[in-house]
Amino acid sequence: MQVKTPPGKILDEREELAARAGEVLRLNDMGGWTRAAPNLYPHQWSWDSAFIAIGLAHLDTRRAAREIRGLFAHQWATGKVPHIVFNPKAPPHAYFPGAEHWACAADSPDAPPAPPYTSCLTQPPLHAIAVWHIWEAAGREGEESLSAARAFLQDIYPRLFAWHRYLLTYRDPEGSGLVTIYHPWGSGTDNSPRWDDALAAVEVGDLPPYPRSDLQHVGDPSQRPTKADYDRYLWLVKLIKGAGCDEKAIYRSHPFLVKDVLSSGILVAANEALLKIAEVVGASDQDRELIAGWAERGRWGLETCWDEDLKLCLDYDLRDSKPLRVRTVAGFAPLIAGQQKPERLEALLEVLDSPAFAGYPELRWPLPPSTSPEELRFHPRSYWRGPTWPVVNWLLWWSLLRAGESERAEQLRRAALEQLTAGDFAEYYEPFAGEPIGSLAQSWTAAVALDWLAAGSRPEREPRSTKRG
Ligand code: 9WN
Repeated sequence: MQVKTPPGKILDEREELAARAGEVLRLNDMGGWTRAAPNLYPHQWSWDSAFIAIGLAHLDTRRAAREIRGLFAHQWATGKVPHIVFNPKAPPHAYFPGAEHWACAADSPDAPPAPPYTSCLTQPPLHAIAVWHIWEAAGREGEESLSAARAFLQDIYPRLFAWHRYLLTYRDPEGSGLVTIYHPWGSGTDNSPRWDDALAAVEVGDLPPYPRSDLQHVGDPSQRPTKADYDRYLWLVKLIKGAGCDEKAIYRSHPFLVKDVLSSGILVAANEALLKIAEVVGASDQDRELIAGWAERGRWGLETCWDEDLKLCLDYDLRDSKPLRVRTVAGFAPLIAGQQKPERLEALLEVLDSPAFAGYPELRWPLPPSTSPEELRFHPRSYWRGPTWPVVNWLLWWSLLRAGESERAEQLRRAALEQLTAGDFAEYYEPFAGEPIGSLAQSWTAAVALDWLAAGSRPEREPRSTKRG
């Protein structure tokens, strides 16, 4: 990969970082698909794969396409893309709850053939965005790659369409434009305080003892969700299994039913990407109108979740009929969705820069912690309750570029790369000392590093910043 930065030492560092990031993706390559991390996560995770494909697109666009094809090969008949596809060759007990725990999902009439087994949850729908990145990278490579990528887009388009239709129907019977999740794992931000109030209402029944395999792979237990969180996660899985993984039954009786603004914001941006893919593959006008309508409905849905005091979007608890009021990075969902009214964008940027997030004075780098340090429930080392996540930084960077905020995006990119300089490619970082925590050699962290490094070597792709004020 070509890396063009100012001459001297920095150039070497960046080149070396790119090489090390590529090495992490090779290490985790399981022969056509990529495990999320070497020890803690030996399976294929849904939104990890999308980020991974964005990184792989800088190394080999065909391999990047294979990552997405591999995941979508396990799509359910309803269009659902499962949050985990279990690796039959993973060491036994490497991850809990593993394939045997989810094997019931294979009994659903909608499940794909097993093994490999899948979970029956979902994760944020970043996939169409990744596919569009692969298409753009193929365009930079030349005619041969482009024609392979065109064939890939033809194959994957109907699957992406079915995936989005699933989210807009099964996961939004209310027609609100917002995605419903049944489990915190479905949000990708598992133990975020976003879910505390909705989870507190879940009464855990009899649970057999279970192993915390995850704690074997991190430096100290405070970096992972607590036992109380895990009990609730497993209880919810038990209820989902009890409902035969049937969407309608879950919707009727499940105690945890929440509108997730982060997934919804990503879905709007993914629908914009799907619209561009529809153009390339020559999809019908009817399809295109539907997709454009989905994007519009999503933007409208986010608008209904806007909190004028916090100047952020809030998730909504369908069981308790109330917004879940806490400041986390998910609140920037309208920025990720894109195409916001100028005053909305202005407000979001102000909060992003403020001491509530990236402007908090003691941060090692001006990067937004997953939960605002001004929140009582903030914890700098506990998973999604405070640490900075490189993949979230990537989402915000990419969204700033699309919003025409190129100077701000560039500052974020530089800070984010500095955070990764040591080359551990950690899952997340303690925000004050900058210590890498969670899993190391995490695939999606290496992938976003590759995309940031490549962005630094290209002429500017997006319009220059229109200075505010
Ligand atoms: C549960 C793999 C996944 C990410 C999620 C992250 C974490 C799993 C876990 O790891 O979730 O799905 O066991 O904690 O929260 O976003 O996709 O990297």
